[in-house]
Amino acid sequence: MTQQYGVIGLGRSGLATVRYLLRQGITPVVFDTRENPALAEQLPAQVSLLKGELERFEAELMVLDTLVVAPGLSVRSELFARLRLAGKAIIGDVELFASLCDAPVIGITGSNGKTTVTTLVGKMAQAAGINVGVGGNIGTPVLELLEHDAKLYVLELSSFQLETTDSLQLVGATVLNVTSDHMNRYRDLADYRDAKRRIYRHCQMCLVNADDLATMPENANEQNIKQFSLNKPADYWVCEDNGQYWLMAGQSKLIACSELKMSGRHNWANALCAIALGDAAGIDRSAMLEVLRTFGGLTHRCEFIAQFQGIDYINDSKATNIGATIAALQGFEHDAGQTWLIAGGDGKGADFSELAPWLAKTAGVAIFGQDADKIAQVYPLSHRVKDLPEAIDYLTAQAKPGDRILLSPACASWDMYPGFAARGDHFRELVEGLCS
Ligand code: UMA
Ligand code: ADP
Repeated sequence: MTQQYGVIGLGRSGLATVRYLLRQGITPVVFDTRENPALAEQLPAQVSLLKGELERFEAELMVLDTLVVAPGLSVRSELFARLRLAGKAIIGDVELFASLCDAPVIGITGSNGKTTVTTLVGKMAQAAGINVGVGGNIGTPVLELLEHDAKLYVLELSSFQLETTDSLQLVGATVLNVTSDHMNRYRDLADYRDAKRRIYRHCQMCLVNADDLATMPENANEQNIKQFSLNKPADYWVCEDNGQYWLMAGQSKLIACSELKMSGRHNWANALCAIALGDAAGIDRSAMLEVLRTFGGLTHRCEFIAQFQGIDYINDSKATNIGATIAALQGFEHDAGQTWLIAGGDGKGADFSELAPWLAKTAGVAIFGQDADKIAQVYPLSHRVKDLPEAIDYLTAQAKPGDRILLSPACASWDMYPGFAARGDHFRELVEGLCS
């Protein structure tokens, strides 16, 4: 008998799942907890959509065999426990992809740097002439990638996606780093780390961060581990030689860090990871190094916007957790001039105390948004403003030529913007307004 499918959550990945199933001749039932999911109008007419709290639809869910659940929904509720007990397969779109894909796949997770590393590896494969599919949390749902019959897939995988993925075989995988994020969905940091470490389950080469023990697989004695480090010799590491820094593979110099177009030490780590993962997939080294010479980084990640009255304005709106903001502040630590920080937004349940020593090193901090008070609690010298325009005006009035004003909020933007990109675009517009 044909399996009966439910698709739970009609976002981008849910819609891609529906389309994939329809192509296989399977008509799923779709569920969404929202009254008006934006993509409902794109749902083909023959597919039923049940809207509202999932608990209301337990009977409808119980008659199905496989439930493909969107990453934005937690599968830890009592309802899902009952469905599991009743023998339902509860998976995500990545698990479905895993059962269909026969080309090599590289997987990338971590609290920060996923999109940068995923983009780098994708560009490296392209530069080497490989037909590559790049997707996952970065934006393109994985099931859409299968339409292009790629010879290599590079997937950015969130902890949410990994929770519902069991059998994904990876030619190379990494947990880049683990710092507090999504604490409104996980019990604690260990719980969040464990979701990320699921990426190593069926992996030929596990790439771990030797500077961050939380990135190690549970069984750290495995033969298939390679390590990267910014601080010590490793399989992939950074070496200082006569005042010049080099990316290294074992004892071989790959490229001088000064040749990298991306700036910041955290991007040295990202570059090392991209090379290590590329090596695991057999991507040509010279093609990889050429990408490092030419790719300047993504927008909204420590992006230089403009200089006004001698002050640099930097957009790091994608810093939606503490680790990313610390990386940005660390990156500017030894540069001339002082850093003035704009932070705040939706903290996703984070404890900001780890950020406080870094805030104390800045020249000043302007905070706004839903969780501004939580930042003020750990750093009382923060100055509360109502919004981004006021933050820019307040800090511009105090900064001196040679200084920088950095938007690196350590928070998601959902409380005031549709997403981090809208927040970064607003920053850019305001700065361009100053300059005009
Ligand atoms: N939602 C409901 N009810 C539902 C279904 C969804 O309220 O029934 C809400 C979710 O809580 C969330 C939003 O709707 O706020 C979208 O959720 P979704 O799971 O339907 O998301 P998609 O549109 O399918 O996008 C997902 C990823 N989104 C999430 O994990 C929340 C996208 O990552 C990813 O690009 C896309 O699949 C393609 O693979 C986005 C993201 O924010 C960028 N990821 C988080 C992050 O990077 O921090 C993990
Ligand atoms: P992700 O997809 O994991 O959110 P991004 O590449 O989009 O990662 O970068 C998100 C934020 O993290 C940006 O503020 C960026 O400057 C910062 N960042 C990027 N790489 C790293 C890294 N290796 N360690 C710490 N922070 C990083």
